[in-house]
Amino acid sequence: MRDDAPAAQGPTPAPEDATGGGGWPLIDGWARASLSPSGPRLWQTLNHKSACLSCAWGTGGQNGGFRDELGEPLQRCLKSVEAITAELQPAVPEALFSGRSLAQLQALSSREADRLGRLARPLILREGRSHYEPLSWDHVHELVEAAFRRPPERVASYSSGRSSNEAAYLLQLLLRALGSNNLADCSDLCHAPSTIGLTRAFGSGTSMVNLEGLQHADGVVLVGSNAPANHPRLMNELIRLRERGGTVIVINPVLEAGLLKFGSPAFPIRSMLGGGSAIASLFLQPIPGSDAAVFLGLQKALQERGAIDWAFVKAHSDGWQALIAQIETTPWEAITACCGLSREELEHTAARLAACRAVVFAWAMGITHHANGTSNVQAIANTAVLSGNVGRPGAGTMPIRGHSNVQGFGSMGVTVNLQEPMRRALEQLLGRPLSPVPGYDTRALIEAADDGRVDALLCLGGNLYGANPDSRQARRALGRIDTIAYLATKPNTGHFHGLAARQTLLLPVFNRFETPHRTTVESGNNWVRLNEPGSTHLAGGQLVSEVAFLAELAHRLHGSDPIDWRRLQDPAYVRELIARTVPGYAPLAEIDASRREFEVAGRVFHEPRFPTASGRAQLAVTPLPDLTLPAADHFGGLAAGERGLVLSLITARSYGQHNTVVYKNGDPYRGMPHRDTILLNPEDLVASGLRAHERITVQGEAGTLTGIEVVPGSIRRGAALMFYPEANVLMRARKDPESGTPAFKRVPVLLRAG
Ligand SMILES: Nc1nc2c(c(=O)[nH]1)N[C@H]1C(S)=C(S)[C@@H](COP(=O)(O)OP(=O)(O)OC[C@H]3O[C@@H](n4cnc5c(=O)[nH]c(N)nc54)[C@H](O)[C@@H]3O)O[C@H]1N2
Ligand SMILES: Nc1nc2c(c(=O)[nH]1)N[C@H]1C(S)=C(S)[C@@H](COP(=O)(O)OP(=O)(O)OC[C@H]3O[C@@H](n4cnc5c(=O)[nH]c(N)nc54)[C@H](O)[C@@H]3O)O[C@H]1N2
Ligand code: SF4
Ligand SMILES: [Mo]
Repeated sequence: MRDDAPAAQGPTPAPEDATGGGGWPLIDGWARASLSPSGPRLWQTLNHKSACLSCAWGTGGQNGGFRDELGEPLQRCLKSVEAITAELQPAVPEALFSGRSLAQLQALSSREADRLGRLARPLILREGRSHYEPLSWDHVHELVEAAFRRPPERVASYSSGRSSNEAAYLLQLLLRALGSNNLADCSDLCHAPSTIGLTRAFGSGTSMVNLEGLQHADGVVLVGSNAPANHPRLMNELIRLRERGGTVIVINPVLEAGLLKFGSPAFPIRSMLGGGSAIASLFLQPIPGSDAAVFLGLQKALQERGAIDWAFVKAHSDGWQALIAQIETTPWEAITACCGLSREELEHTAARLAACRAVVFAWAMGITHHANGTSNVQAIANTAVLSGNVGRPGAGTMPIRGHSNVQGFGSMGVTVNLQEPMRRALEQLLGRPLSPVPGYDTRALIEAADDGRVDALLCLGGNLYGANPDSRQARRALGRIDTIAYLATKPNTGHFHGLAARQTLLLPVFNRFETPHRTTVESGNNWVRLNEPGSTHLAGGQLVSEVAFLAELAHRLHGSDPIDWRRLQDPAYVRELIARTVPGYAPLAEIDASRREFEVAGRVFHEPRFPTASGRAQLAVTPLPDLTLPAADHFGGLAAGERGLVLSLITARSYGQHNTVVYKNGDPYRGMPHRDTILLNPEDLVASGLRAHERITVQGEAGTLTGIEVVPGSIRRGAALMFYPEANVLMRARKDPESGTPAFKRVPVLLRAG
């Protein structure tokens, strides 16, 4: 444990970054981006009234590119610049696809694929051909329509949360009207455990805290999140909280540099001269996958020190009796053995927690990417309720969402777990019951495709191939689908490896700031933003808006039954339907006239009354996970005298990537100079005989990577960290049975020298 870590340093700080995350490199990054050839267009885009493309913290929209929902200035980060700059690339040269064979395209890294440029005209790869070829939009529409005229359970979609609410709504309406619920979404690989766990606990699956609430907190527990890289503007809130005397408790097996100290451009003087602001008051480094045990330990410590808010718990929750029984009957030894933290550490943390007036519990993938991800979320919810930190200003549970509109996709009904009120509203709109056949989530889609049960797949963004575990299986499964249509802004590895059996279509779309009509998105804190129409720099390109494409396909498949699908070319009409059928979205009907952005109703709880059957929070027992690792024999064993060991591998993002899209190869904050690296605890090196910077083999249950450089760093013993998506070849898809989300943060691997 680190307590009020004094100017602590990251694993192997790079020369330009000796003081934690952010700081001078960020300011330098802004300067470089501004001076590049696309600089003027970049600034024009930053000032455009549209939401940031990158993460779901959300910035921009009607308040202008640099403001948050409270109108506060200077709220864009370098990640936003990174995302925009990639979108401002020139078009992929026309001759590229006729000149490069599939085999050559498949040899590209993620970064190289992205650097090809923007997709500007429709392409098709036909069975048996070696090259992608151009085709007309008329042809595209005919082929996709024909492909989707199949039995409803044999067609599906996958989506990634960068598109608009309007496109998301159309996508699900189109599929549900066909009779299919196969609406796989990237959230299945991401925050599905949060949605499910929070819905169980509070009847609502999103953050119950808004930005204003966060600014009233005096404690934040930040679990399994590398916010300095992935939600940089959240760091400003943590800095401010520390300044007003608040406490930040970080729980993470990796001592992330930017969580100890962070230099934010919002506080420029301090970040350049003072080396950044302190973030973590307390830093706990548990065993990966043990957070349910960490939170049970905190609950036990709260109970033992008489810090449970009994009046609150009894008045506002159900199920506390069984939870208290679990807390009392689980011995300390079981908890500490599971999580690897001492009783004293947990007691000390509980005391700090109890001393706070209002605590926000925030988390990301370190919590959800586990075989017990939903249980992890429920353990956090239990702790929040027992300590009286829900349903009042400044307190509550706050999942930190991923893609900039991933939460909007869920609200729009792009989910296999459609909530009852929306189901009823859609049935009324369509004038018939929705299919009762359960839909495929992302993993179920891959498995069904692998079994030959899927004929047509529409991908609204994303990289289904690259995002899934077990890359070999993903490739094989997609290869058994007859037709795949990828709607995308830029090429990615999925377009070259995730190929369908008969035809793969690659269809160029406008991004958010180019779309020629208004669209909306929803942030992770339930704020609905309005994006004004824009234009593209891709003169002569044949890009379409996602809404236009989906409305055309729907019209071709459904005619005007039972709604006038062609009218849905008009996004204002789509918004009208959304306002009628999506709970909390009524103000969307007026937004074209009012331009007023809004908070989705019924999500942020200022009172401890929840939309559950009883109106009370639902506490539940969260079992301690079994974290036993297989023996080396499981992977074929180590020969006598061979150096190596079995570890649990975290697969995570570097500081220079957005999901499967790699922008920069190195990660100076963790001291990992390139992608083929593995972060290990120095004591594990001593115990296994492996040496710093030697190249080793990493063997997982599904595949092997060779030539991986060992980097010693501040990671919990017994754990290792590698970058996704490259590491996805290693793992089988062990998943959380409640949510179907893969255990990306606890992958058993054998490391061996050579
Ligand atoms: N720049 C940038 N921004 C992004 C993204 C991006 O790729 N790049 N991706 C977006 C998306 S879709 C998402 S979902 C988010 C992802 O945001 P994060 O969840 O912050 O991303 P990860 O890199 O997966 O890292 C998760 C963190 O969890 C920690 N961790 C791993 N295992 C455990 C564990 O068992 N317990 C605990 N307590 N911690 C653990 C890791 O050490 C790491 O610090 O970011 C979004 N924003
Ligand atoms: N091992 C491992 N695997 C993981 C994770 C992990 O931590 N470890 N994280 C998981 C998580 S949290 C997630 S969310 C998934 C991410 O999975 P996805 O969302 O499927 O993948 P992305 O890499 O974000 O998709 C990027 C592509 O989206 C397209 N795109 C960008 N903007 C737009 C747009 O406006 N419209 C359209 N139509 N297309 C657009 C571009 O072609 C770009 O190449 O990966 C998951 N996989
Ligand atoms: S914190 Fe997220 S939403 Fe805000 S500017 Fe940065 S990437 Fe964009
Ligand atoms: Mo995500």
